[in-house]
This record gives sequence, C-alpha cells and structure tokens, in this order.
Amino acid sequence: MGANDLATVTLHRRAAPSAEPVRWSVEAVQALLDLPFDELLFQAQTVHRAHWPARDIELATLLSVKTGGCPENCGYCPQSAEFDTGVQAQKLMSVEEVTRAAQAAKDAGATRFCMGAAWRAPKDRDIEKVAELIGAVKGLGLQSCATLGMLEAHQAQALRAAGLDYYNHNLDTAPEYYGDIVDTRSYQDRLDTLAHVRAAGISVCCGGIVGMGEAPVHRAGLIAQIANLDPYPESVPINSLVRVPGTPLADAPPIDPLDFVRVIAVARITMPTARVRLSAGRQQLGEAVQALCFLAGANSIFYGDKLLVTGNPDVEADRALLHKLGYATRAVQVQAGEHP
Ligand code: SAM
Ligand code: DTB
Ligand code: SF4
Repeated sequence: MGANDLATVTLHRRAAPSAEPVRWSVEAVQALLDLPFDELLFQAQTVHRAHWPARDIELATLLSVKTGGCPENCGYCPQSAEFDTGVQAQKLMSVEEVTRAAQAAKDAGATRFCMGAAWRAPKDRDIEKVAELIGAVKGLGLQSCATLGMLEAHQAQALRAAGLDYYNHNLDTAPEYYGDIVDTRSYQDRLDTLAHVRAAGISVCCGGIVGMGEAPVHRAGLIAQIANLDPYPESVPINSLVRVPGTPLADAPPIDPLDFVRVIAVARITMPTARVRLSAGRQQLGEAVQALCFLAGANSIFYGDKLLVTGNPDVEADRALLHKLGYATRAVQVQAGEHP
C-alpha cells in the first residue's frame, strides 16, 4: 500500500459534501479492513486529523429510562422478554429521576445524555412522556439523544419539536446476517425509521455490533450500509458484543480485539466527519486496545458506570485513562476543578 491508496481516501473525503454522495462498495470496505494494520491506522489517523481536533473525546452518558420486557427478539439483547437474563422490567422513569441522573452525568463531565427504552415501537402517549424527559435534559444544557425503537414520521417530528438532538437506531450488522440475529423486524424497518428521523431534522446516531459470530464480510457490509446513508450519520457507535448469559449470543466466539480496532478505523475512513463512538464492550477491551481505538479515530465514548443494563468502566477509571493518554476532556477538567 502506498501514496496512491492514501490519495484515494483523500478523494473520497473531498467528495463527501458534494451533491453526489460517495458510495462505498462492500468490496472497497473489505479492502480497507484487510490493509496491513499500520497502514490502516495511518490512513485512519490521517483522515481523523484532517477533520477533527486531536485528543477531543466526546463523553455521552446512557440511561435506561424504560427497562426490559421488550417484545423483540434481538439475539444480543438482555432486555428481550424472550430470554431469561435476570433483567427486571421497569416502567418509564419519572421526569424527576431522569433529571437527577442527567444532572449527575453533567457534573461528571458528560455533554450528551442518551435515554434508552426497551420498546419495539413507542406509542404516541409514550412519545408525549419522553418529550418531557427531553425538555428536562435540554434544560440542563446537555445534548439529548434517545433510542426508543421504531418511529413513525409524526413521532420523529414530535421528538424534534420537543428539542431532541440525536436519535440512536442501529443497523447492527449487514443485511445478509440480520435475519440470523433478529426476526421480529426487518432491515428495511430500521432504514425506514432512520429516514423518518433524518426527515424530521434530528441528527442520526447509527452504528452496529461486532462479535456476534459474523463473518468479516458482514462487518464490511455493515460499514458500507452506514456509510452509504445519505448523508451518513453524525454519530456512529461501534459496539463490541457484551455476551449476556441467557441471550442466544451468550456463547458467540469473541472477536479478536485487533479486528475490532480495524472496524473503528474503517468507520473513521469512510465517515470522516462522524463522531465514531467506542461503545459497548469497553470493559473487555482493556486500556491498550482502547488507546488503539482512539488512534484509529474513535472520538466518543459512553461515560458512566452502566450502559443500559450491563456494566461499563467506572468514571474514575475513564478519567484516569484519558488523563494517562493526555486527553483534555471536560471530565478531566471537572475533576481538576477547572470547570463549574
Ligand atoms: N429498543 C431500541 C432499539 O432496539 O433500537 C433501543 C434500545 S437497544 C438496547 C439499543 C442498541 O443497543 C441496539 O441496537 C444494539 O446495537 C445495542 N445493544 C443491545 N444489547 C447489546 C449487547 N449485549 N452488546 C452490545 N450492544 C448491544
Ligand atoms: C449503542 O449503540 N449502544 C448503546 C446505545 N447505543 C443505546 C447500548 C449498549 C447496550 C449494551 C448492553 C446493555 O447494557 O443493555
Ligand atoms: Fe428490544 Fe431494543 Fe433489546 Fe431489541 S435491542 S430486544 S428492540 S430493547
């Protein structure tokens, strides 16, 4: 691999804002995934530095505002009612509870607060209640994000009117592998919701999961799908499967951590201006692999002791890691008393 390949990447990058969107073939993405590791990271870091300030890591805190009892059967998910995972179903949280959690997240240095609900699709009266939660989060000066399942067009518009900044809806894997993971909805259902979110003027957060027993070509297929959304998402969470006992994927073969880094790098190269979030699974990755993910272009993490129902590195560990790496995020500044 040499200068010519790097030039190709530069060309793709320049083409992105034009009327004609860049289309990524699965083969082109696969070719990136297959690059020698040093070349891949060099290309990813080159793209990253051309579009983002160095060492700028966004901190997004998650809260499960409605937990468990979900009628879908996503094979990775501890919140499906079909699987015996020990998760206790809980009703939608009150505005007071959510406000307390959002304030704590802000105090710890988070800038985005993401509310997750284990719904297949919210009812209109659920949207009204979530609108209040969004108002509370926005009132604290935080960016708001929600992930509530499938949306109809009018529901996306209502969320936007309530002030929602981002909607998370993941494509999770390649279309060809999707039916192996969930069969209570289709890939097209996911694409339809993403289109409603985009049309309503909400920024799109859309990513996937690796380590679900998929073939490398499915990872390429996932990235191609996300990168070919027009425009591509503002946020791209890349999750490493958290293997939860009781789910069908509890015994999925773990992904090689270096292959996970590759997926992050390829997300960065194909979606230069997206926030690429190093998402679920950080507890299993260790500090060195996380550092490689940042080098590969990840510039966002979920920050807080919990994801939705499973664990995440605690905030002290994350502050220590970011400090060790010399990353001046707001969390480190808050700890040093430099931020109100
Ligand atoms: N019910 C909504 C939906 O499916 O869109 C929102 C909540 S759902 C838990 C949000 C996302 O979390 C999923 O799309 C999936 O990508 C991710 N996720 C769920 N369980 C996971 C696990 N065990 N490991 C990694 N990511 C997971
Ligand atoms: C995303 O891509 N990952 C987050 C968020 N979006 C909603 C969820 C991860 C869930 C991990 C397993 C759990 O705790 O339920
Ligand atoms: Fe339900 Fe979302 Fe979990 Fe699927 S991922 S079972 S839709 S909460």
